[in-house]
Amino acid sequence: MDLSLKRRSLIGGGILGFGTLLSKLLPSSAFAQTPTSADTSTPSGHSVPVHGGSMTMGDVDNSRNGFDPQNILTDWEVGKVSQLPNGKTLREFEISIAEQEVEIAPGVVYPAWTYNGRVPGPTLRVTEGDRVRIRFKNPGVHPHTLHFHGIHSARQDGVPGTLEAFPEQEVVYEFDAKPFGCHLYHCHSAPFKRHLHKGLYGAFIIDPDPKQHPDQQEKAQSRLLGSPQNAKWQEFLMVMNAFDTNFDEENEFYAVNTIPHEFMKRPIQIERDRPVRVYLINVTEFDPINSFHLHGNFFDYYDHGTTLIPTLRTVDTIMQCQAQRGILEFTFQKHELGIYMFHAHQSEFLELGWMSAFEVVA
Ligand SMILES: [Cu+2]
Repeated sequence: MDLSLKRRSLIGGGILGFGTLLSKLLPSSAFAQTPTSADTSTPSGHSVPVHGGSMTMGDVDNSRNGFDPQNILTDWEVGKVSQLPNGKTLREFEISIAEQEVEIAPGVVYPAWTYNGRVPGPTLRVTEGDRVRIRFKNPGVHPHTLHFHGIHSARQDGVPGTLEAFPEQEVVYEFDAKPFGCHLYHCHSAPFKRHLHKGLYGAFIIDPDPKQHPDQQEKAQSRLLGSPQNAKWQEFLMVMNAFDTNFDEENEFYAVNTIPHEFMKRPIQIERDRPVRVYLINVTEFDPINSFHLHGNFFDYYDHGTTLIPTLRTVDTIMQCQAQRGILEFTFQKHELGIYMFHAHQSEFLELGWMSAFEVVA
C-alpha cells in the first residue's frame, strides 16, 4: 500500500472508506462517522446535530495535557499589576518555553513546543497605554523569541538577532501597549514555519482606554476588562489552529483552541439575554485562509479589533489569512433556545475538526 498518498487524496476518497489505510496513519481510527449518544449530549441533555457526519471518537486527556480548550476561552492573564513613578500602569508577565508532547486528538500525540505549557500560549490582556514587561525564559534546546504584533521599536521586535532567547537564556521584552485591539504574539526564530506550527503562539488583547475615546466612551468601556459595562458581555477567545501530524506540510487536524471538535462535543453555553463577543485569531499554518461562519444569526466584525465602529456589519462569515484577527459581536436575544453551530466554511476543515456549537440557554 502506498503510504506516501497525500492527505487530500485520502479525504477525496472519503475518510471512512479508507479506514484501513487511515489507521496506518492515525492511531486507532481517530474519526468516526456517527458519534455515540454520549458524544452528542450536552450538559443540559440536548443532543447536538451532526454536521457532515465525521467527528473524533473519544476524548483527549486534558489533565495530561495540562490545559483545557474550554478554559482557554475565558482565562485572561492580566499580569502582576503595579504603578510606575510616572503614573503609568506596569503589567509584568513570565513566559517560559516547554518542548513537550500534547495529545491533540484522542490517541494522537504531537511533539509540540509551548509557551507556559499550553497551545495556544497564555492570553495576555492589558489596557491601551500600559507598560508591558515580559520575562521570557528558554529552558528548551532551540532558540525562541516572542514577537508581538503591535506598535513598538525595532529593538523589541523579537526576531533573530533581536531579543532572541538561546537555550538556557532569558530575555526581557518591554514596551507600551498600542494600538488597542485583538492581537497575537508568536515565535519568530528560524525556521519560522516550524516554530509557529509547533504551537508557539498566543493572544495579546489590548483593551481600549475609555478616557482616550470620548466619542465612543460607552463602546470602549464595554471592552475594558473589569468594568461594569464589560461584565454584561460574554467574551471568548478563539484561536483557529491546525496540526500536521505526519510532517508532510499539510494539516490532518483543524481546531479552535487546539482540540478538534471540542466545542461540538461540549457546546459553549451562552445566556440568551447577554451579548457575545469573540476574539478570533487565525494561526493556521500551510493553508492560506481560514474562516468563521455562524449559523442562524449574523454578527458585526471589527477587523484587528482596532476600531470601535464595526468594519463589517451584519455578516455571517468572515475569512482571515494567517495572523489576521478580529472581534465578532452578536446576540441571540430574539432567538429560540437551542444549539447553534459555528465552523470554518471550508468543508474540509470542519470535517477535520473545526466545527463547534453554542448552546443558547435562558
Ligand atoms: Cu521558536
